[in-house]
Amino acid sequence: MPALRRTALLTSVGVALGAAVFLVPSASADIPPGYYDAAEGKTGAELHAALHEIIGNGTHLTYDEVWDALKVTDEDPADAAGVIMVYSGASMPENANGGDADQWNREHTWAQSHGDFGTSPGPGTDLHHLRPSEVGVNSIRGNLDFDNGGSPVDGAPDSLVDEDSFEPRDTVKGDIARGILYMAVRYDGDDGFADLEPNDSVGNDSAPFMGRLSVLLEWNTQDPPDASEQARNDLIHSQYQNNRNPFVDHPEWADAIW
Ligand SMILES: [Ca+2]
Ligand SMILES: [Ca+2]
Repeated sequence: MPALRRTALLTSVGVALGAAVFLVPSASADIPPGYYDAAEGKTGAELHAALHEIIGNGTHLTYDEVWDALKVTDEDPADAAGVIMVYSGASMPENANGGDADQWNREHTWAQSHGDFGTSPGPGTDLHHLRPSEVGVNSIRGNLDFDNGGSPVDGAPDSLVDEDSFEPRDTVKGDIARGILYMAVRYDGDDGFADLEPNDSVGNDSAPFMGRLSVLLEWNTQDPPDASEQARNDLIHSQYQNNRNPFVDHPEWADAIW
């Protein structure tokens, strides 16, 4: 299991160089032995169904609890009192959270209108797809689908936007794609929320779909999981939700399903 070996190696390197270097959480769970046993060897709809069973029993936070969680999961590695904005990469003070123009808020990378799940405990509070974003940048992204192309975003010039889609900066493209694919497997319509699924369209508006699937799969390959994304997954699993994003642990499962 390469993900296990990689995390173990980075942890030992981090310890050798001083624990603060990589900020590996001391309670890092890694992948519990046997966690993915029921998924091994499966592909397509069978793999989707097996992963849904494995990750479907997680804990849901309240929308208020998401504030404090994001201050930990998206902490600035250079400043423990800062958080990293997903689309700009900027660091903002963690306590500057709120709804004003100079604050950051809780960006649903799977836009909450796509399936109309709101902010009650469930998909609207699921940390695997929630990220900090400047209020203005969050507003520009709105509920657009993801795709390549557009003009630099005001306040996040490494991300692009046009009339029907949004392209995040390169270093988070894979992270966002894997978060979207997690949502599709986690939410299958058996818990009172819509069955979320990716499709190859833009302009999905309020349908429970998110595009563009072919581009998300490209981003998953172009920007593979790194140590910080793995640590974020460990943290959400061990400290907040008791479930993992399987596509961070096994990015190859995205192409195996879709
Ligand atoms: Ca990345
Ligand atoms: Ca689904």
